[in-house]
Amino acid sequence: MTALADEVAAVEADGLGRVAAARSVAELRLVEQELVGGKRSALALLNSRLGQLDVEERKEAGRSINAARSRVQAAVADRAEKLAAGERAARIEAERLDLTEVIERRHATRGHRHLVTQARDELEDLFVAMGYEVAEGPEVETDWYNFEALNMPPAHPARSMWDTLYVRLGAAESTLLRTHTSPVQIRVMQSQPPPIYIVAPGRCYRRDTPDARHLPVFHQIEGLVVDRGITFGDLAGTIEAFTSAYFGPNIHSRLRPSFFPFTEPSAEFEVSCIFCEGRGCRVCSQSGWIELGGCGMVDPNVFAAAGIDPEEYSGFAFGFGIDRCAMMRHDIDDIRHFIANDIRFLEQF
Ligand code: FA5
Repeated sequence: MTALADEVAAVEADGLGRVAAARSVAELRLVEQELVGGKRSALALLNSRLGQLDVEERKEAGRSINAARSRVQAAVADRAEKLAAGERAARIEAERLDLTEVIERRHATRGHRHLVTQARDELEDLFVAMGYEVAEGPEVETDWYNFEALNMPPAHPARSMWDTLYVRLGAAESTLLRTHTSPVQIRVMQSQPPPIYIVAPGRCYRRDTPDARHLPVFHQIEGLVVDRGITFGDLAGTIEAFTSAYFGPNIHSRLRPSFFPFTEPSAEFEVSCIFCEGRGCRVCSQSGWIELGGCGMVDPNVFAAAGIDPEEYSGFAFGFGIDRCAMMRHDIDDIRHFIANDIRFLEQF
């Protein structure tokens, strides 16, 4: 046995002891680096001295260095596996959540529904009390339901009333995020025969720039009544009943002649601006009135698209902004507060 071989045996014995004693994967990697990790490691330095030996000795010493390296590497791999498993188990234990734990908090607060959700629920309840049912439809719609069936064939100029967000699905511009809840009118008429008395609340999307009264994602509640002998008087009476039930006696409403392709005649529904009491301010764009929605008598072409006989039935429809209703009722002067996630604002309602 050469002196070099003795040194190899000593380095290996010491190394195996340090590998066994390493307490973490990180510490083990340092030991590995020092023993077998590169040109400056203990075994590499011994290897570099082989040139000083004669041929036979060199062969023997070379073999013992290689064997020592293999045993050290095997020991490192084995120890690394054990240490990693232990560390993983410790981490899982440390991250464990006790979901049954009771945390004592002196001022524990309770969360509640967002104001817009509260408004939606209240509006639903109000119409359910008047005999309506609640319907819903998809937020990702086809062009046919959002426009065509509502009396707006392709390239109809009225389509530009709604700045539309399209979805990359199917043929170009065939699928979109609904710009209003009116497509639910068609879906309901297709799925049930008259008499129909429904409201359909839900999220709508438009490429609108956010300002005090607009958000690109907002909420509407649609109403649809189809029955024999329904008149514009029924529509006006329903709007009046809804206004006084939801806003109370201080807010006045009015209908103004307007245009929607799916209703004829059509009207815009406005309430007096509570911020300036009709004098004109930033929120109402100096008009004294805030537009809440549109309404009108269902156009015969819409009945035809949905398969209902306009000779036998008539009906009215309306669509209001739920966010705007909540603003008016609670004196909120900027619709953007609803999505700012400021707990001080949200807590008030
Ligand atoms: C419509 O969307 C029609 N579908 C309403 C309708 C239904 C008419 C049934 C006739 C029959 P309009 O684009 O005006 O109409 O929107 C109706 C209401 O939605 C607005 O008055 C407003 O209250 C609300 N609204 C519209 N855009 C926004 C927006 N970007 N942010 C917040 N609210 C909005």
